[in-house]
Amino acid sequence: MKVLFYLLAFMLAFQISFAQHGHGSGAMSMHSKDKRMPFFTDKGHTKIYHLYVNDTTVNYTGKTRPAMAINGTIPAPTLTFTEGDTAVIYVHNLMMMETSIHWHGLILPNRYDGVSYLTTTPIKAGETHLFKFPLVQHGTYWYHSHTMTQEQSGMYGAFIIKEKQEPPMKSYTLLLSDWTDENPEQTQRSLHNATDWYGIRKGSTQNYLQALQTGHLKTKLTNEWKRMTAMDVSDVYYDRFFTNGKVEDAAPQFKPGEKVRLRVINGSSSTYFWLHYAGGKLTAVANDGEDVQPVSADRMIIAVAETYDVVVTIPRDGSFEFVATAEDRTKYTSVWLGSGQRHAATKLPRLKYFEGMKMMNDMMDMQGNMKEMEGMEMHDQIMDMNTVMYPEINYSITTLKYTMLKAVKPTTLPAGPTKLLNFELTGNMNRYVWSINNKTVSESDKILIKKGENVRIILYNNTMMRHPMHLHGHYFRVLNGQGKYSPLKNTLDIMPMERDTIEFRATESGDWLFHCHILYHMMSGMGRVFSYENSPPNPEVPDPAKAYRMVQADDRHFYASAKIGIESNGSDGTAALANTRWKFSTLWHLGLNSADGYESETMAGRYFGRMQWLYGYVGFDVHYRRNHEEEKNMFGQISNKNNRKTVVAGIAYTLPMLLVADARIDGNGKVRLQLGREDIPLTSRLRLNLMGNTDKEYAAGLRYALTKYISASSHYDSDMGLGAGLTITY
Ligand SMILES: [Cu+2]
Repeated sequence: MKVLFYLLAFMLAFQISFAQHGHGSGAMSMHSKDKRMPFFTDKGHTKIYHLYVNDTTVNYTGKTRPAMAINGTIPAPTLTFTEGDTAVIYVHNLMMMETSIHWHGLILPNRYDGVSYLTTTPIKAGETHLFKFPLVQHGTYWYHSHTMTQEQSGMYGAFIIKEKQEPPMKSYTLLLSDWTDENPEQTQRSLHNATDWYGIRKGSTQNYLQALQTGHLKTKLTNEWKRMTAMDVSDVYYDRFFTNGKVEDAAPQFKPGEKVRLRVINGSSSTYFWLHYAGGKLTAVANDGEDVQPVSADRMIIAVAETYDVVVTIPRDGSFEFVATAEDRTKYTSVWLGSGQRHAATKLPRLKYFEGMKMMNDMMDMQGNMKEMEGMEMHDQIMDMNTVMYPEINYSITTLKYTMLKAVKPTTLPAGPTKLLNFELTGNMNRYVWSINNKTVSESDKILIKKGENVRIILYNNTMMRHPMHLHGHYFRVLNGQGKYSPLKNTLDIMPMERDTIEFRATESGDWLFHCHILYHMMSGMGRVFSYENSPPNPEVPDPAKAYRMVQADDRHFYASAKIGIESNGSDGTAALANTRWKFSTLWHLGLNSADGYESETMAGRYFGRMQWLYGYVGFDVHYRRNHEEEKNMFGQISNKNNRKTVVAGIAYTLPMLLVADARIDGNGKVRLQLGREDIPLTSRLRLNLMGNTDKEYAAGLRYALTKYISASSHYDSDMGLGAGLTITY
């Protein structure tokens, strides 16, 4: 019987994991019999491309993993045009699931923007979709899937539009990206369940042992007192970072003395990169496809989804390393420019997390708000608070900032009525909720705008993370202090505590998405839709209300989680389904000896407030113990407090030190108060759990993470005694 139970528990856990892995794995065959159209046909000013999207497998780390490729390659092939051309692009979906392609940074008719349901019909399995639009700009752009997490699986490529009179300088495209061997749908689920596995892989758990050893115990305690878990500059652990699909790319064709225009595209799903070059300074000449007045720096950061055109010089004989270091500094990717003897760039040292933590402690109040500092100007990357974490801080290096970017010609908007919007970027890391004004896309209506008005947005970042905010189909001016030469962009990096102002002229029609371009933040609902009043109907969207519900479904998704202890004295566990505000969960204690009985609680509840420290729930509780002595009351009835079935209602509140206080009342009017703390990080992999309540139940346990899903564990509790075994964390 017991064996059967454990077997069932295991099967359930793996069944769930298997179901989530199945992103159309049945479609892995290569469709080799398809008659394929040629990739590229040049018909004068009309350029025709055929793109075939298919499942594939890759092996970047020694393990074969599923991925998605376009025309068999990751990244997807580069599409090249000249300003004034008409782009004709057929996207053939050979997968078993729907897909989409968004042309990032392009000014085009609404129906070709490629946001599934919102602007463009999703490309169903086996279907072909035609995109046809004139190219009214030049510069460095890219394209990617706008469906689920397909971008992370490999669906991104460069989109280059040359000038009609292209300057003679040689150019080279660097498409940067991040890769995880994990199924990205699993990555997304894990983030919602506050896994610290990525922190373990990155060496950024900021555990108590480390705090003690390095003299940062007070910092760690203050941090937890303010209810913060370990801090990091990025959420996901990546196995590889790539330049054009390679950890190390090479461009030996460049000669000593030559200047090269590097077209750098950050096609990552959630990684910012630091850029620097062994051959000297970087001179930015364009950003997000728009030309800027040349400006030089020793290094620069490129946000997710941004593009920068950077001119570098091959200083002399040899091959010079151009490095892109992931912002979390776990790894880097590079390209070697020129041929001959290699000149490596200095590598960026690891981040000093406790210094960052100390800074965050000062910046954050007890309510989880970032304090605005009196007299401290924080906008447009003028001041990088993360500098405290950079060991290289003492070198005299100049870093490119948005305040240094200047448009090549005036960008002042024509006079007109101005619509002013205030967007506070909000979220909490514990439950991975990301929103604007504490509302996700599904919790908000479209924002109506009128053709001919100016839209001005004041953004304030009240979170601990940077967000690359991207506007579809428009360029906004960044009011960065450059007056009429304020630069035009489509993606704005906004650092914690910054207040940035952007504005754009409403010149289009239809619906356009504005969202954080960190894939997992976008999928959590960090965005808004701008909708032009009185737009002509979009033939791709016959029922806009129904279509908007499909867009909103993304952030209503429920994610499964479980923690199942299988120890020598029985099984303890929880399993839950949760989304942005709601959680359904069940909890059980099951003794190994049938004499020990069992207990289970099943609850449904909602989280309240921006930081979601308050959780209210209702449910029922079943408690059974067989060999407990029975006693008769004065009426001769059997009363056994340990045999109960009752409804319960309660609230749980996260206190300083991340202690959860839980007060509940059951159907018999009995009140229980409980205090607990899960997953205190003692060392990188060792976690301590503590719990006690007014029913005189108490428990203490240790868990050592062996893999993402399996830990060795031991615990003592007042019901079941001492046990040791394994804990499955899903
Ligand atoms: Cu974000």
